[in-house]
Amino acid sequence: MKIGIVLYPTFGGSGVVATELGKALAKKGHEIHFITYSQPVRLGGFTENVFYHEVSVSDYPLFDFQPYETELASKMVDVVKYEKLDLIHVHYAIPHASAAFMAKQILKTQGITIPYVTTLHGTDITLVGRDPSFEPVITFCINESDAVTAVSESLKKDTLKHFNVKNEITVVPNFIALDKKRTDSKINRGLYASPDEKIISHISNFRKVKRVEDVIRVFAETIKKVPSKLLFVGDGPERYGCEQLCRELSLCEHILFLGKIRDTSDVLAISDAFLLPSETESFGLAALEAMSMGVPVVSSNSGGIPEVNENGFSGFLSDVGDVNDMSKNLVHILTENRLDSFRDNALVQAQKFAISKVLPMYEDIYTKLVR
Ligand code: GMT
Repeated sequence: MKIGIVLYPTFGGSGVVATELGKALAKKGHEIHFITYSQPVRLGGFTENVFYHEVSVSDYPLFDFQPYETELASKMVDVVKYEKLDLIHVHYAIPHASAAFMAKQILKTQGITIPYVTTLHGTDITLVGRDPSFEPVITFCINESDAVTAVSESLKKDTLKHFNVKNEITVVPNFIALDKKRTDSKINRGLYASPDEKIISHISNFRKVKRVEDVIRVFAETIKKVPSKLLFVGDGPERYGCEQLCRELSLCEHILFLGKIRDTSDVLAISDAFLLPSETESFGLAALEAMSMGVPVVSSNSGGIPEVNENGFSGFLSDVGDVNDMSKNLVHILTENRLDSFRDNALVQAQKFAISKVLPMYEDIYTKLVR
């Protein structure tokens, strides 16, 4: 099949999922055309069957706001027409689903029929999408999509609760390639922690919804009982406040801010536990990535996280904001020789989301539409 994938090219989970999906489909012989405004961070170098089409955004002085959606729709028309695509798969509803709808209508006037699949990722529904100014467009585009998927049961429920959706929503969970092992890492763990110290990590875009300050508060309690270091990966609006908090709590020498890193597997490979205290999380891809490297997860129990992290098995779940419970769970995992069995369980849990199990679910949807 020839498939157009529309995505955000940045570090966000939806872009990572879309890129990894495209790469895996290309490996299976499908022809993949990525359409977005800059090269997706996880795309890497030259890959067989993969093409990248950049949407150039006009900077004409009349525009206070650049008409990205219009330029994206035009690019989709162009790519569908000249690359002879069979279908388009858009990741994240805003504005990709509405641009796909527009492209579909334009192509119809030229005698070309192109189905589009919309995958809902989370904040397009639970945060941004719920803004009343977006609601009519989102509801319309979801209902007009030829197929709609959500990355968790929780996100499907949220979508049906907040939008008047008549279309069927299929849950296709996020997935993991399982092609990296912690033993493959070339990172010298000794540079970050002494042999008697554990390494705890957190990876996110440092938005409010991630509750990154909770990570520091959990760590502040944990370090009283378990000698440890905290590694932060990523960057975003809350980072400044977090650095302040580290200073206030006199924890600077135990906490490292590594910034944005393209491939986080090396950091996970030297981690002993992963913290994800988010306010809400439709899935929690970062937790799955951690588990796939044998890192148990201490997280909140919000949104789709309980579908990913099994309480008492691959890690633990606590109520949002309950830093004492999170710290208690972290100490439990890291002490009395329990870590190895939690590591094994984390890996077993990650295998439930192996790409080999999830890819056929998307291919099934595509085949039905193209037929
Ligand atoms: O977490 C973010 O802020 C980024 C966001 C995105 O759109 O990239 O992530 C969402 O999609 C990911 C991939 O499906 C999910 O794993 C994340 O849980 C989800 N984020 C939220 O729901 C807050």
